[in-house]
Amino acid sequence: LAALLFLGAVGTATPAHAAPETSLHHIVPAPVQVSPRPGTTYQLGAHTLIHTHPGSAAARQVGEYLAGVLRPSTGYRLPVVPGASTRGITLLLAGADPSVGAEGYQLDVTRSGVLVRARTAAGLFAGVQTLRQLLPARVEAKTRQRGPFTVPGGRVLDHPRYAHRGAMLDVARHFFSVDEVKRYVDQIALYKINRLHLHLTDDQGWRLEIKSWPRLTTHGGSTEVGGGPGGYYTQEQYRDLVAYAASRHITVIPEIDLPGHTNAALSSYPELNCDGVAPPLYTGIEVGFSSLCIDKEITYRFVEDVLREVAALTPGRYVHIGGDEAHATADPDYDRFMDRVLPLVSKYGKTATGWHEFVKSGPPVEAVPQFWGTRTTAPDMVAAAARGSRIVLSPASKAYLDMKYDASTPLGLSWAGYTDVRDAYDWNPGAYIEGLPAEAVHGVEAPLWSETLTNSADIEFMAFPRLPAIAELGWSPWSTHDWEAFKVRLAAQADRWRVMGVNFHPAPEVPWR
Ligand code: TNX
Repeated sequence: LAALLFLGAVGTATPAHAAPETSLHHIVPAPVQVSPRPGTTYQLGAHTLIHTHPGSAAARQVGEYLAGVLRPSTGYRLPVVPGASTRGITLLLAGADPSVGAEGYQLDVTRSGVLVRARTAAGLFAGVQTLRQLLPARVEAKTRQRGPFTVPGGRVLDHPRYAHRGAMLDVARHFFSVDEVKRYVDQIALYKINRLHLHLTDDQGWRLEIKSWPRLTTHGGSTEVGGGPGGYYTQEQYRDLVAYAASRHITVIPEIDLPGHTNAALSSYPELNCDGVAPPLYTGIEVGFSSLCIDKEITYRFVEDVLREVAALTPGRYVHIGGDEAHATADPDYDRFMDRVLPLVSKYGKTATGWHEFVKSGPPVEAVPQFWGTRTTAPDMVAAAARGSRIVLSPASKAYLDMKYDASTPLGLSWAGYTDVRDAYDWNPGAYIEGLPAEAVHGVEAPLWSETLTNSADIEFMAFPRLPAIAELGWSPWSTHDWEAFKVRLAAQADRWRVMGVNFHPAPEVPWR
């Protein structure tokens, strides 16, 4: 093992190997530090082993994940074995530069092997995503491909700028199946996203089974925007989805949107309405017309039952309680509601996160506001930060993946303007909101609302290539920020998307090759 720590010194020129098809300069998100070893390449072979840190089940799982990506396309057996070797691929929980922290990694590619070192399995997983991008795009194929499978030699030292690098998917306006969500999970994992925020409830549908209030899904989940059949996740399906995301080192943040955006719940249970009358299900795209009944005790029994069940299904720290666009709830009512609901989140062991409006009710400092405004002035965010809160940035005009790219985009909305790839990329989360200290930024998140989206092809068209842009803002140091370089790296990613069948938007400002 000690010898491995000096592996960096071993690289030799290898004219016998085929030239690599990828470049260390095309990794997205851009790593902290990249040192190519020109002329050196590593080539995957039929007898390559994947060695993983002895005694670590988590490292072994990362090894199995990597083997799972590479076996169908290479046709190699790629056994995952405990140990470490200067030959083949090694995933080690030791010897990494301390600067890699909890989620970073160090990657060394020499003629004889690939060594990924990290302090955690999450770090190894991030290193494996970089390794994927260094292999030819056709390794992503589900069928046998021609070799050689060559990796350019060099060293990468890498760690994230922010702890929270999120993607949000709205499964309420249009329902997406477990398989559709898993597909998105796999796509965002490639860009080192570590949080999947699921917008599980809205006026048009309630998508998570709640055992104590079954009509939320049997009735409230039975339609969607446009009147389609909708759908919902059973608790078992949801647990499976959460576990699948966890296997990609992605933590699910479930959102139950309260007290507005609740027509599906109000339609399911007449007793939740102030007048005791259930409204019809809603299949339009207006917002801000529904509210739970703030003065009824049953409202709080309902919310507590829901939060208890959701918390029990949630291994992650955060539960998102919405709080946005509560135009049908008067301000004092909103405060009274939040004053009762926020403590319920902690009662069941979770930390609240919510759309930025919820700061007006004075949430506890550990609660995380998610800023979705369109302006760079936000005194309420600055005040929250002064009280000690950390903020997730999802400015609608930059990070909303459901905004049209331009006037000709067939899908999406445009209330926050058009957002081309450069708009999505060219802003600094650390200096975006006037007067907000850089340290108050917990991370960035790219929401994808689904009023106009009905399937994976639609999701992909809006998310690619803008999701990788937001992912880079969340991961890469600001010193690497450069639109001219980014657009070239982004263009190189498209080879992979074509093989993976990702229906990306070929935005004109990117030099696709
Ligand atoms: C605003 S952003 C909303 C959503 C819509 C979205 C469409 C936010 C917290 N609320 O209800 O789906 O705009 O872009």
